[in-house]
Amino acid sequence: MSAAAGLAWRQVESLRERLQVYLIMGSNNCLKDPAAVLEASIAGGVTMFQYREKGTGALAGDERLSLASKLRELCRKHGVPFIVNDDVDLALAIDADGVHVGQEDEVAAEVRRRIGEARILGVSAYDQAEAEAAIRSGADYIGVGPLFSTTTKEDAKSASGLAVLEAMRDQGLQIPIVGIGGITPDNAGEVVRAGANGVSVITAITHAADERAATEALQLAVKQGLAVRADAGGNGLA
Ligand code: TZP
Ligand code: MG
Repeated sequence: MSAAAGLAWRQVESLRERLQVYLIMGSNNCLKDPAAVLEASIAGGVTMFQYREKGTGALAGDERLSLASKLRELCRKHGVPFIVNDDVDLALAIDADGVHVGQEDEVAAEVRRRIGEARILGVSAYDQAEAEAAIRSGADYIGVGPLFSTTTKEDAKSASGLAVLEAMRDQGLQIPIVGIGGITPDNAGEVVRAGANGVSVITAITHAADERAATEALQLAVKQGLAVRADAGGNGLA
């Protein structure tokens, strides 16, 4: 029952852990079978998954519903929270664990109303003002970025760098944060040290020769970054 699981996952501590290595993808991000990519990444320790079928070559209609259902079942089988990007109807149809919306998508407060209190709501935020608005709308976590340059999102804003994360934490934001945009095993540690609870990636896993190894490398970098931050006093965070 995802409603009960969703309630547990919405607890802040549990969500912080779930955000550590967050894979986002749709069929058009994958060089091979999406289900195989997801399974390999789950074997490598992916902690959360977002189905984001967007951009050139994205599936529509029955094909989209069928792939979403298949990936949803894989996540259910392995106990990985399954989030749908920007489509509340699809999320409700396949009993997803949550929805993620960007600033150009359906208004976050309305999404919260439609998905209820048992599902996770994630909202993209580029700066402090957007982060505060997301919190007021009922977001459980925010996705901050693009932190580094990325070619994956066709309409992405310019890279903000890590200072935005530091500023959000310095200004007292306690909400779980996941960084996004151009993140790899080489820079994931810095993202966490700057104040994120984890990293969300598309290409670093979907275009890796070995998706499982790439996920393990991200997991290691995040854990090391979290350990450094804890030693430094936690940067105001639990
Ligand atoms: N939102 C901001 S950047 C981005 C999204 C969906 C794309 C991230 O993809 P990648 O390949 O991890 O840079
Ligand atoms: Mg969007």
